[in-house]
This record gives sequence, structure tokens and C-alpha cells, in this order.
Amino acid sequence: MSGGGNTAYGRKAFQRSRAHFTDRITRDGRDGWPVEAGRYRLVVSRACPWASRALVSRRLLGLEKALPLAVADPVQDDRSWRFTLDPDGRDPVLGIRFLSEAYDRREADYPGGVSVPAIVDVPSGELVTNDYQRITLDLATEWTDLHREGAPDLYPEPLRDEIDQVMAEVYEDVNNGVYRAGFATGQEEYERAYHRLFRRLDLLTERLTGQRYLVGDTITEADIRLFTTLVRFDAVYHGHFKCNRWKLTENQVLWAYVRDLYQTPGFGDTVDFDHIKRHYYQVHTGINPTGIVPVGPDLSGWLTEHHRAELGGRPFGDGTPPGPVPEAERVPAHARP
Ligand SMILES: N[C@@H](CCC(=O)N[C@@H](CS)C(=O)NCC(=O)O)C(=O)O
Repeated sequence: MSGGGNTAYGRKAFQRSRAHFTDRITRDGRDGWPVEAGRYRLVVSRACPWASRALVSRRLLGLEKALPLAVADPVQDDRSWRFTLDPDGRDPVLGIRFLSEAYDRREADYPGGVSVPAIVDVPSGELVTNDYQRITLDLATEWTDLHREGAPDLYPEPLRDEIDQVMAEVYEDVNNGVYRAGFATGQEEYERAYHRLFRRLDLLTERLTGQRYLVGDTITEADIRLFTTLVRFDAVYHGHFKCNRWKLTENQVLWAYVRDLYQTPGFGDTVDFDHIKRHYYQVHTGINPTGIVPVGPDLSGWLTEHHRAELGGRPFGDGTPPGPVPEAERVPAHARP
């Protein structure tokens, strides 16, 4: 398969489809889905940058118990995301083998692709939302009653306009830009995406030269969104997606910025480099027909001193870092530095 789902790789220009199931889980339950501890299950692939946003937010906000996690196999088959990492190949709570079963329960014969992140209602087994742009914002603003003590405000009201602006640029040129370059089917299309990506990364480099975080002096949703692309940069986007003006390790500012985040509890402890590499290199057979997964890059640099604290900033604002990763969710040693 080429990577399938509702991303259209075969067309003239790469197009990312909008999320189809856009119900929201809110405090007032206006869409029929009230925030409730233990009621829902967050389904992710640790390979997926969009799903990884939710993994980071959930950790920073301390929602691990309130919103339990299902991790899909990083390599989909022709029925898309599957629970082959679990005993008997079934998610132990939902009892399903494929995420598509939750989509089917919600809407029979749903014609679109099956994507992560997805939130499933445990009692009914129905998909609630796969709205990757909204899920994390709602975790930050609607799930507040269930946040841990000391949880940071990832979407502070007075800074929302600026955060939205930065996130829109990061989305277009960086988060989605790497995919546009990687899945381009023509030289010009690829080059356009490549130049937009690196122009934006230049601007972000300037911005982050004198300040520790993207907006304000604390970690916000904007940093989470930039992190999930940067952390994959050298491992997959530089080679596999041909985003190779430089390696991240050659950009002093961004490399220090992403290492700072990586070493902040809640970021790096969600990252599985093995899942990341196997997903991209084995699933996208259109651009990597042999399916060979590169051995590198060497990950040891991720844990080196970043010196970003010298810029000031208060990572968690008035809050505190999250506690340790729940035992069952630890990323295995072979998949991290
Ligand atoms: N819902 C969006 C964003 C989320 C997304 O792209 N997730 C990818 C994984 S990184 C996915 O699940 N794609 C479907 C597939 O590969 O089968 C979309 O499908 O375009």
C-alpha cells in the first residue's frame, strides 16, 4: 500500500483531507459527548505526527488515567491501523482488531480513510472524533476538570491569536509541508514545497534565536505542533521525504530547541523512533519500494545539553512538569536514545 487513508498520494498535488468526524468532547457535552474520566479511548500510532500531538498533550496535562491509550501497530495493512501489538491482536478494552471497526460502528460503509488520532467511546465502541486539529485544543481547554494538579495552560487565552497564527504557518509549511515535498509527483511541486518548508524553518530559526518557546515564555500548543515534525526530521523527512537542505543537527537553533523540548518530561518520553522509522519506510512503498528501514541516524545527541534555559522562559508557567510515564506506556529502550 502507498500509505493509504484519506490522504491522496496519487493525485497531481498532495492533498490532506479534512477530518471527517468532527464531534467534540466538551465540558457541557453539547455534541452528545461530555468529558468523563475513563469513558473514551485515545487511539494513536506513535509513528504519526498528528497523533503524537495528542500523546504529548495528554502527558503534559496528566490525562493518562482519564483518557486511556491504545497504540496501533506502526505498519498498517490493507485494512489500515490494527492492534497487532496487543495480545491476540485485539485492543483489550474495545475488543476490536482494526480501528476501522470503530469507524464502521459510527457510520456504516463510511467511504473515507481511517486515520489516527482517533477517540473512541468505550461503552458504544463508536468513533467520536478523528479531528486531529481539534483534539489537542479540546484536551487543553475542555478537559480542565480532569487535568493533573500543576498542569500547564497550553492554550492561554490572551495569546490565542498569536498561537493560532504561528500554528497556521507551521501547519501549512512545516507539518504538512514535509508531506507535500515527500509525496510530490512532479519536480516543480516538490521544489515548491521544499522552498516553502525551508523558508519557514529559516523564519522559525530567527524567531527562536532569542526566545525559548514560540509564543510567550511558556510551552504552548504551538511548540507541541512544531516538535512533532522536528523530532522526525532527520530520521525520516530528511531522507525519505527529500527535505535535505540540512539535517536538523546542522541547524544550531532548531536542534537545541527541539532537544530542549525532547528532554522536557511529556515530550521525549512519548517518542518511539522505531515506530516512526518503520511506519514511513515500510508503508510508503511508492517512495521506498524496497521497504528497507535505515539503521541511522545515531540518536545519542538527543540527550546532550541544549543551553536553552539561558534564554529564560518558564516551561510550565506557574505549573509543574508531569510525573513519570505509566509503566505500560514506556517506550522500549531500543526505540529511544
Ligand atoms: N485525519 C488527517 C490527519 C491524520 C493523519 O493523516 N494520520 C495519518 C497517519 S500520520 C493516517 O492515519 N493516515 C491514514 C493511513 O495512513 O491509513 C488525515 O487523514 O489526513
